[in-house]
Amino acid sequence: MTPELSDRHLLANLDALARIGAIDGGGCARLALSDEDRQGRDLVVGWMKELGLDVRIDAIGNVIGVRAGREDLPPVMTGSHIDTVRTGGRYDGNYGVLAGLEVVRALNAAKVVTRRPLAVAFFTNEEGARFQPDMMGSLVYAGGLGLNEAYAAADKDGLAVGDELRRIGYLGATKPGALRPHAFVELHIEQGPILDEEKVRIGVVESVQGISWTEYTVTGVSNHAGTTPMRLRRDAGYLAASVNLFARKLAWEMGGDQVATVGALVLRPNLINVVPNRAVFTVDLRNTDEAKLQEAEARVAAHIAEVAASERVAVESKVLARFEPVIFDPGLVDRVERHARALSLSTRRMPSGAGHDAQMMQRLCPTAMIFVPSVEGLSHNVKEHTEPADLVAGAQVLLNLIVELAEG
Ligand code: HGY
Ligand code: MN
Ligand code: MN
Repeated sequence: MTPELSDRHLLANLDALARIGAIDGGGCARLALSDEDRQGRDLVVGWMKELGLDVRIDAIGNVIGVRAGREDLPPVMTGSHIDTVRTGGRYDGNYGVLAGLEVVRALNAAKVVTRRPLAVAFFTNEEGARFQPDMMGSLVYAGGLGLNEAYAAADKDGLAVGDELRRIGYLGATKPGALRPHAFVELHIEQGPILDEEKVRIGVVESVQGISWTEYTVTGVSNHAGTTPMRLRRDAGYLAASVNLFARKLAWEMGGDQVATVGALVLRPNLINVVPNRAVFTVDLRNTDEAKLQEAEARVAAHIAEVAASERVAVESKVLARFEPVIFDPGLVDRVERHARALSLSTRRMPSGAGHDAQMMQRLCPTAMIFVPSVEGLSHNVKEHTEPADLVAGAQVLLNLIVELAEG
């Protein structure tokens, strides 16, 4: 009989972690490798040690707490991330890591030692809000990005990942990916509206949609807003705005899972009476279907070329992240569904709209995800919320699945 998992520590630890980088409205801002991220890391590492885990920090700052098994075999791993976006909620990523610690606490309390070792991880810079690409730590762990390329990634102020890792004391010694898991399971909030709208308790995640992040730098000519006739304008801000409108219209027209977001936009000189001569903006395109995602990318690029020609502005583009859709291990996905139903929890199969570390771990071992509902589908928003009963239910599914895998 697998042990019961208590909500006491899970809810308390979620609150304690959310107090680090706390922002108005109940959310938290702990951008990757910031001082707040370091404080959050230190707190979770302390909890890992209190639980008796052997804590290892790798060369990209991934932190893995290992619990010995009866046999020295590849571990069953769970985990997520504890970095957040600037308008972060308290559950995105944090929940999966802290639920992993509760799995350990329940097994410790029950004095259960599983056949396989267990590992609870948090990966560096999952969000990609400060440094791109997102899922950086798990991508390096899975061998998809070299350490030096990751170290060189810089934020808007020119601060580089390698230097920031060293500055916060998390440039570890172990080789990323040296600990190759037997299986990986990530517990996460859905961050979308489906489970909440359908009143379903557990999301059985079959896949993660493809992600395309591009940054565009547009160069026009600054000019007087009053004296410059429209026919003479070379307005960088106009191109940025037209791409936003085009991408949104395109997503509606393509329908299905297609989404498009112009999330970041900086105009220069950003003054009321000056035609902007520079615009730097990002386009985030996603789709569960790779061919459709490529179609969206091509149509946005064609639109940009057309407007750049007519507005006589120059455009440079930089790919910040590009990941194809990932399909999780069907056998492991079936197990998630079975364990949820064994607890009489309603389930529905679904893709993930958000990117996750699990999509990188699927490159190394059978991987699956468990979702719990996000109230009103809000996330990357301080109002992000999941009911305690759902938090505990998801963690119990995780515990039961992990114990089964660890005896396998
Ligand atoms: O952008 C994403 O999907 C994730 O939050 N990094
Ligand atoms: Mn996340
Ligand atoms: Mn996120």
